Amino acid sequence: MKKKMLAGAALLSAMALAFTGCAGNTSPGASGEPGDGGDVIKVGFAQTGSESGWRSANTESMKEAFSKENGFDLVFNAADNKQEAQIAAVRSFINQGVDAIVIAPITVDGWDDVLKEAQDAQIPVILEDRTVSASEDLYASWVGLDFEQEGRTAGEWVKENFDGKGANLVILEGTTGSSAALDRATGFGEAIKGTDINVLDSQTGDFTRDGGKKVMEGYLQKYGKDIDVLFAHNDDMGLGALDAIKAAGLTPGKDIQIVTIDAVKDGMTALANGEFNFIVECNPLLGEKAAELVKDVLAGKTVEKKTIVEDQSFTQEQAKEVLDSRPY
Ligand code: GYE
Repeated sequence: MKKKMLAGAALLSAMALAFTGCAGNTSPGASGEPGDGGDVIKVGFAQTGSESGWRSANTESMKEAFSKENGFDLVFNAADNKQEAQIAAVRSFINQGVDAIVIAPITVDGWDDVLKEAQDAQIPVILEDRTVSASEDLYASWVGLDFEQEGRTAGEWVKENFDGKGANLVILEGTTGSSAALDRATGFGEAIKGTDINVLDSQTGDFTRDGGKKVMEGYLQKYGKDIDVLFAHNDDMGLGALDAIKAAGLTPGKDIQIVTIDAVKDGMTALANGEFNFIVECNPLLGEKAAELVKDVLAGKTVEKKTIVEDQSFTQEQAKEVLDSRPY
């Protein structure tokens, strides 16, 4: 089992071996039986849940990269956007004696204890997608996106199109306390600072279509036709808001202009159709890099602490051009 190779700290290696021995009896692929691949890497992946199109594409990318063919035995858990459930999943991976743990952390805070537990058990942790506030020493590496830059790009578009017009803006925020929502809000806020754009309201829609629809219904009841522009932290909330806007007798993309983040298929379709006005991409295809990091860390190689994947952005015209060739 890989953990034997991993046990870097000589002092702890005896403990680690005892622990590994225990776990080895129950974990498939680690029993050493012929045919089960003694070299198979057992990875526990704690996914946030299945809140959005981005998340589905990310899960697919991870499952593809951590496949049997690639030498992995993947234990997958989706936490339904609940931090306690996600932490419990990580604890269960530790108890199962997996070789490595990958986490897409729902919230930025609250990870210190369980990351310390993984470290004590000598199980390396790779983060993907969102970041945590815990010390960098508690995880091996992170691969994700520059959420602050995504927010800034969205804000710059709003500034370019609405500054000087006294425009009214509403915001649909992502999951409260997630690095994706926090950093996008920071970048966006910075970009529109000093403009005459008036932020009427900003509430969470939890990155879901339902959430986006409900919050937008509330905004429309409260502010009605005063709303000129909507910034949604992801496509799905923007897509939910489309229903609310149409039900209120308004035309999305015209009466209310919409800027979102992600650029998943449904979002790009809405952009190409003229219902959205601008999308900042957030690339969900992080599986290959995450799998490479796991293999390198287990092989004792030095890896980058941070890997940032680049994003683009799309206007309606650009969306029409690329729609058919988008992989997700
Ligand atoms: O933008 C959203 C998803 O953390 C980047 O989470 C991710 C975000 C993504 O639910 O659609």
